[in-house]
Amino acid sequence: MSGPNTDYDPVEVSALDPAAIEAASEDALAAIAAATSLDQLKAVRISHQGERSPLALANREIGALPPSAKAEAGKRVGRARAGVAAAIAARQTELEAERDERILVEERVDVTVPATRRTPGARHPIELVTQRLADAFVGMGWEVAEGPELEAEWLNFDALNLGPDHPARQMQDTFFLDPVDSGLVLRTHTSPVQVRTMLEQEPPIYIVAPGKVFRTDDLDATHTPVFHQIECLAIDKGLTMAHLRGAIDAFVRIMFGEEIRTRVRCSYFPFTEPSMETDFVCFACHGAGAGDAGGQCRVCGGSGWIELGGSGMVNHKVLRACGIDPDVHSGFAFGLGIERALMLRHGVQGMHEMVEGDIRFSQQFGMEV
Ligand code: FA5
Repeated sequence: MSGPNTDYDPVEVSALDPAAIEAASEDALAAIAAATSLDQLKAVRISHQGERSPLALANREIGALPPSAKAEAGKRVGRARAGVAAAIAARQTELEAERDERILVEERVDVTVPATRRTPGARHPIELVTQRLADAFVGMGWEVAEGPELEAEWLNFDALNLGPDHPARQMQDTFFLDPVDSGLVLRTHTSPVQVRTMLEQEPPIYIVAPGKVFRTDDLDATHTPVFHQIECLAIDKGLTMAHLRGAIDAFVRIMFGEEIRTRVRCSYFPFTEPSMETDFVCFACHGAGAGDAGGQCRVCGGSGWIELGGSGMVNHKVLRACGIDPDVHSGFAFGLGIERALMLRHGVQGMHEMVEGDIRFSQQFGMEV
């Protein structure tokens, strides 16, 4: 192509020669047809339709022609440019359709494939009840204490006045660790946390110790070999049974409301003297003691009551073993089964539901119980 032909020299406007226009048009149409992607078509558009393309340059030269030649040259160039523009638009439409079809295949989503989304979990009600119990005591100014699940036999038994030959040692069926003389057991109750705390802290002591405990019990409606207890211990000057009864009453009210029927009865624990047991009315027979098909209630064994926990004034021997002078300080303790508390609070019909790990069981309780 030449530059602007201001003196109308016909030699200089050779680019407007019909054959040259035709050749430029054919080149462009061939390149458009050969473009197999939108990117390639974009490059073709720049070289055959852009400002520096042969047809654009030819168009610019029309102004340099003598007036008599302008109209015909204008028509010729205009037709060629319109043909190229139409071919580009048509190819663009084709290539876009091809692209859309390809994307539909490549990014196909099978909405019938089963979802892999996981349903959200739920905290186990044992955990929720434990926290609520501990919170109730923390609210009254007590502290939370912890101890290990693998416990020294001495702390689990001896320090609690359960010597090696004490008959009460058999009351709690124990998982011993190999070798037998290792002196270690899976703790049978949370009471060793009492001893650990008294050995570490000076009175006054007000602690609550929730945790997992283990016994060689068979799984039935009211027993499981792995269960949870919450232990409460208060050591101070002048504590009496009245304080113990008041603490249990407060605990039961916070936990179960005013309606619940409980009773206390005399009992025996080597580490408390005197000792008592708190029972709640059986949720299955409502205290009648009778089963559905006549005979004894299978849940409470016919007594009409289910044991919630033990309690008592801390035995002087235990205080002394922990370096506390019983002439100066006295104390009370109680230990409750959390699974039993859950049964009482929510009418859970037996231990099986609590240990099976079915998420639907936990979900019923939501985030607060
Ligand atoms: C004790 O474990 C004493 N340490 C409690 C105690 C603490 C007494 C402080 C005095 C002072 P007991 O063996 O009774 O006591 O167990 C306490 C509670 O644990 C029972 O009342 C019951 O609610 C629960 N429990 C006992 N065995 C099981 C079991 N196998 N499954 C579920 N809960 C159980």
